[in-house]
Amino acid sequence: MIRPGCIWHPIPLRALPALTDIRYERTADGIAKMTICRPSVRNAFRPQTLRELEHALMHARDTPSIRLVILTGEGTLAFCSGGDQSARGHGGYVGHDGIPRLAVLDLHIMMRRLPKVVIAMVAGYAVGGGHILHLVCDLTVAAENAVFGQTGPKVGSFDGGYGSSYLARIVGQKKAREIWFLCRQYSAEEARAMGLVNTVVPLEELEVETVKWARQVLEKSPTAIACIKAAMNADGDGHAGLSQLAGEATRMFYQSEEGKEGKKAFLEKRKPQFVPYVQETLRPTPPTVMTAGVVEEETRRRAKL
Ligand code: S0N
Repeated sequence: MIRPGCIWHPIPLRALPALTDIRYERTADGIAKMTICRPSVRNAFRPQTLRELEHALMHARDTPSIRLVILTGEGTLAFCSGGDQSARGHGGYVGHDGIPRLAVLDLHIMMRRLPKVVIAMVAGYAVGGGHILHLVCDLTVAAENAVFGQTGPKVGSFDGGYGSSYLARIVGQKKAREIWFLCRQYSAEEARAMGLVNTVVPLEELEVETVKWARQVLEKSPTAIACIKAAMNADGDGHAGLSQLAGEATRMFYQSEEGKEGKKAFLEKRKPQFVPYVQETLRPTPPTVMTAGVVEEETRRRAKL
């Protein structure tokens, strides 16, 4: 049994009044929890599950009083077993609209773009696409019974996105290839040793410990957290990642008097007055070996030889 870490209150979603595949809850102090509730299939996701998670993530993004998200699976047997193989059709996973999609890839991007920390709380299996879901989270707290691994090459699928390149950045190329080519399963302790999870705790303490981690994050500056998450993602996300990081900078600039002067002047049909905002800029540290004095001294020393 997993001991509750705090009191959870259901969050209604206006866009999706009835949630069938996930539970969406929050604490009074700003932690949201999204639980995949399909334990009979080890919390495998189908298109409806992904749709509900997407709406919950949008809600978490747009709700200032939500500061952090915990992603988990119902029960103790599985965090998530990946794509629901019974929903797999020709060219993707098929939902109510009959259109085959690989929608989990969009969910990965939404999770990385959320300017708030996402913690995976893992009990039991995190395999296949479920393993990638925890991988994409910012932090992972695993129970001692957690099991990690990729299954794609066994069931005829693969994730060449974050599931490959980001995995390799975390565990190294050789280990990532082993994980994919051999489809082995790894214990929580093995995953921790590989840098795949942050901590391993007794199953009973999983939620208590995860909430403890979450509350330590909540004590920190939300802007610093959002910027550091964007900066770390920018390294792997190219222009899209830089755009996210720059978006955080723009948000702060909009809040400044200098930024507001530009808009005000435009609306008042006058020239903007930016002079009061001229400020110190970052200056590079002078490279010591290249200073004129050092070069001269080196030239003299060589001339003597
Ligand atoms: C999780 C495993 C290891 C659990 O084993 P255990 O405890 O022995 O239980 P089982 O008896 O095997 O399972 C219990 C019941 O649950 C059903 N079930 C389990 N997993 C799934 C699943 N993924 N889909 C559908 N049903 C599942 C079992 O069938 C069983 O049902 P009953 O009781 O009726 O017999 C073990 O179950 C296991 O290995 N599961 C399969 C893991 C797997 O291979 N997952 C799929 C991997 N592929 C993906 O995830 C695709 C990823 C993806 O979505 C994607 C990738 C790249 C680009 C796009 C996409 C995209 O789709 O968007």
